[in-house]
Amino acid sequence: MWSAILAAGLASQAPDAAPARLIPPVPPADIAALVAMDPATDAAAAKRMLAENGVPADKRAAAAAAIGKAAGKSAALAVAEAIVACGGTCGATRDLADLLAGMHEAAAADPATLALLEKAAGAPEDPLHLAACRTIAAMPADRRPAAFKDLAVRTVALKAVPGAMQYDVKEIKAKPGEVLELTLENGDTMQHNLLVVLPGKMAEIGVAADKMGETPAGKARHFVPDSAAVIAVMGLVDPGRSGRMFLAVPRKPGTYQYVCTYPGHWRMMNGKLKVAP
Ligand SMILES: [Cu+2]
Repeated sequence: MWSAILAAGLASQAPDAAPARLIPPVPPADIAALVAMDPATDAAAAKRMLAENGVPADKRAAAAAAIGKAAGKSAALAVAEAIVACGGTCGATRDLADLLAGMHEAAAADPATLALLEKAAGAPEDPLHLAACRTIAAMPADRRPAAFKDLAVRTVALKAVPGAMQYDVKEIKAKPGEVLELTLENGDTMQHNLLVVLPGKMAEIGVAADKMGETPAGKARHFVPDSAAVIAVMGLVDPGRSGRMFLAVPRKPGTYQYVCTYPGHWRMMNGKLKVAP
């Protein structure tokens, strides 16, 4: 879904332009050459395939398998360790989390992987936390660590109301630590995004995003301000498309907000994320 944006963004976006954990992934300039390499025979390429943005899922899975085989460990563990290695902040983290969640059967069957996931799922500050929760939640209950029998990912489906500059859902209630999957169906004729921000920070972030609209790099960064007040991001979703993001709900109760930061939208297009036990 990022292809058009990525093509436009490559030239203008420096790798350090914004927090990598928050902006959608941008591939390196040599991505075609990298993807053409064989991860089974080229260890360096395999390592990069796991960490770089824009690597197709099948190639990334092959790289994980090759790294695991060479090191005598499971491919799932190689994926989990790649997330940890970049501190959970590399642009490929989202893809790696998807890959790991898809490997939940192998992860459940491998004690080393399961132990790592269990530790991370219990530690909100762990870079592997969200991916670990998603992966454990994908396992059948009888395969999971005992402490996480009830762990679930709850999907909250939102729509962009055509012509109204509004989300159809204006309030989401969630429990501290809950794992949510937010989806956004964009039936509108313009792009929208969705950022989750700390309590009381919406206007600050909205104003900062409006300013980004005046710069060429703003769109490449999906109008996501570089701020610690932004705690989760779904990048721009094109008209007629859907986007999704996962969120580990903050432990601290309060009224957080979600907001579209496409310039000019934030005052209208927002909602409350009410976190209470
Ligand atoms: Cu919008």
